[in-house]
Amino acid sequence: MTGFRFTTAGESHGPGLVAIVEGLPAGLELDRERIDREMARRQLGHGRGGRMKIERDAVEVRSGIRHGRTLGSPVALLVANRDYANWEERMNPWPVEAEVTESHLPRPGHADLVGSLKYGHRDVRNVLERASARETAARVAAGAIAKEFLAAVGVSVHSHVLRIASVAAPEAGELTPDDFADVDESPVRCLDADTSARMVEEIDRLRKENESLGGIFEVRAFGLVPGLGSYVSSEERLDGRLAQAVVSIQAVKGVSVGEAWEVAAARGSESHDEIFWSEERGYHRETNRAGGVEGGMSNGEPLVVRGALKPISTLTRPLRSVDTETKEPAQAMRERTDSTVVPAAGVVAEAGVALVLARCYREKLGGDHIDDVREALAAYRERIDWRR
Ligand code: EPS
Repeated sequence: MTGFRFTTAGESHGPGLVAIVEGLPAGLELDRERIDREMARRQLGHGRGGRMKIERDAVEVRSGIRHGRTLGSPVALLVANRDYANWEERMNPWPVEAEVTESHLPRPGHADLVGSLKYGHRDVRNVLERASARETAARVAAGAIAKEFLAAVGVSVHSHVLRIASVAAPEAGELTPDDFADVDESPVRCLDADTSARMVEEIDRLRKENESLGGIFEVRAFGLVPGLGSYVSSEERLDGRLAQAVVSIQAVKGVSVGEAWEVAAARGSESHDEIFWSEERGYHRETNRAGGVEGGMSNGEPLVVRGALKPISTLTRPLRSVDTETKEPAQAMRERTDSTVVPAAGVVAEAGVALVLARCYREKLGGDHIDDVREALAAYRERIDWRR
């Protein structure tokens, strides 16, 4: 077996996006509706732009699944770009008769300028099409498969929005999977109704001023066994892997595991989670400041990971830039865009976290068939006397 891994391909206005997921066990039952729902969830959120009215993202399975169960072979997924119909000349993989206008006006904050320099492109569209957050549709498709695998080992992954621009939600405290049941009903995917309403107002207010908005989302994963990831090498550290998965989401600039910034300002005796044992619960903690990770390993408490997004760098009132052909001052190019994507980014981060956790479970438990995985999990839980 190759290790669990995934890759994506595809341009924002090209024919479509592709995700390939390798290293799943055979015999895993997949729920088609749940997978489609993940794709729809990524399209949600007040503050999305016109593109989301065009797309109805859905996963077409091209390989690796038969009659609703994995075969153990690579799973190939296709997400078509409906908008390609409007871009067929501009984004055709092959030469076209029509004259296609180039853009030489890189947007500050985007990959446009450095990408053009690095890859030798004159037309910044050759960069922005792949750098676009449209790629996250493929990541969510791969993540939806990872979530199906995690469900089989008793793990669920959820997210909610904590902040949009200046509007922050009150501290949520301890949460259970049930607390997330209706989070997608909020137009900003925030658990607090009053904050949701204020976030919507803030988006509308700043959108009218031609501004974009950043914010903070939080991902929580429940049902993890202790011992995913490892302290023995930097590459295997669970927190390091999670940070990569979250900070690699377009526009994410910061990531934290547990109470990172808070404990940096607190004293040692108030920064850790003391260890308890009881006949009924076995090992457990009364607090979860570590966010479920100690020494680069899951400790069995819920995983808590946050991501901070900068405001989207495509602005409806463009910033100053330079024409890369003439080197004259110019305004950055205008592209159709969203005002904020914090609610959607939470869904993408769920996928990223799910992919990391799936890989950790595959490394830890091995197995060619899902029943092998379940048996190995039961044996591990028994060995470490894990009662939850
Ligand atoms: C999209 C994310 C954003 C959207 C994009 C669809 O990508 P970007 O990082 O390029 O701003 O703006 O839609 C368009 C490019 C468009 O044509 O409107 C997504 O998440 O699907």
